[in-house]
Amino acid sequence: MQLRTQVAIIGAGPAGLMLGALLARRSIDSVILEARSREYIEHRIRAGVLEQGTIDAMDEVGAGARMHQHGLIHEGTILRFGGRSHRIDFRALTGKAVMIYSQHELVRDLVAVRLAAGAPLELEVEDVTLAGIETDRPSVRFRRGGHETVLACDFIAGCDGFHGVSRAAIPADRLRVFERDYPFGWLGILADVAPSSHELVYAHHDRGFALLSMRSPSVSRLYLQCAADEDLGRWSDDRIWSELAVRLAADDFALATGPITQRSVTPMRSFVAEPMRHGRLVLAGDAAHIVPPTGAKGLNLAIADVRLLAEALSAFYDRGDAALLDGYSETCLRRVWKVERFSAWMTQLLHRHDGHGGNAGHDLEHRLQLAELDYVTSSHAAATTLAENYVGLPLR
Ligand code: FAS
Ligand code: PHB
Repeated sequence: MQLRTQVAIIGAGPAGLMLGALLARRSIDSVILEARSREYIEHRIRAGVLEQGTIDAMDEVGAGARMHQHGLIHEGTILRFGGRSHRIDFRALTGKAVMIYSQHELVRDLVAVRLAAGAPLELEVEDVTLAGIETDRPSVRFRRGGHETVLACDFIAGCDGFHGVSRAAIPADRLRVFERDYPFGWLGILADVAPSSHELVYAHHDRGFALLSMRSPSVSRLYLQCAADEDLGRWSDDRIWSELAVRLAADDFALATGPITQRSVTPMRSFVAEPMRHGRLVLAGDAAHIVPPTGAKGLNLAIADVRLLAEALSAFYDRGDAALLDGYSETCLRRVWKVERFSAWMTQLLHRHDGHGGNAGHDLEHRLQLAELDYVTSSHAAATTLAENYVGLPLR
């Protein structure tokens, strides 16, 4: 079967779905191709912190109602080390805040907008291949339900995540990759228990990092640093809760426990592929870059990419002006690298780094971390730097 559209979007994660919605607002047609089922993408537990730019984009495309109803506004966060808590006051330092709202709920809201508009969302597609990206007549070939379709288009938006096919369509000699795999990961849980803090707690501890986050007043989201190849089978519920309690311990703090409903180990990497455009293929989100989740940036960076891409495509179709498209990669990468820097810095600051000479309590790396934490929580300038990166840098 032959189909035609203006923009073929590969991937129905936050990047692909938001791009489709932003393009629809500008009367630009798109077809979204997604490998997984609707059930799968609407229940995949991932990020939880939205910057104001992401909130604004959700409102712009008419997907913000549930987000405003259920999202939790957070005006600060807590850094915990040496058993003491130190609040970073986003509102006082930057005038801004963040919202806690689960990524899978955001995906659900964007799918609803897509389907309500009757816009094409091809789910459970297979064998997606790209062709003609160096011409002005690119196409995407895919199979669905045993039938093969060729989707002719003007542009292909590779929004298919780190393990997608889009990035690989760029000739290797035209792509430059920068990456670091961290020697640790996060063991994450969802639990049916009210969060034990009304704001997120980032804890630095001799035994390793821990994070207390949440999804609602009755659902907690918590993480603890573990080996990159950690065996989840070695972690009973009791062991998870007792380790979290040790790492999050502080005066006047008690960690409430409850049934663990979901658990996973997330590897951690910093990754950037340059450029984010090759011919008529443009990359956005995790297809182009990955940040360690310590800075809560992955989802927000993906949304920032597609906000810029929607503007660029709109200029091209409305006025024949290709300047924003030609500058897309450079504009995105300026922000991407600043967010990579912040995410790597938060990760370096808060995690235990073995291999620097034995006992973490006494090696140089550990003492430098404690000095940096002391500086960040006692200097207005240093706290402002953390806060302005955490709430979100300007779009360009
Ligand atoms: P996504 O990976 O979300 O979406 C890509 C989509 O493309 C997927 O639906 C996939 O099924 C589809 N796809 C892939 N290949 C395809 C193909 N060949 N054909 C068609 N479709 C294809 N970020 C945070 O800020 N905080 C967190 O706590 C956090 N936790 C995470 C935990 C995990 C396990 C992972 C993997 C990521 C986490 N992230 C976190 C980062 C995450 O939120 C991403 O930044 C965000 O999902 C990026 O969105 P997309 O770029 O849309 O990519
Ligand atoms: C989450 O709630 O999933 C979350 C929050 C903050 C982070 C990372 C993940 O830095």
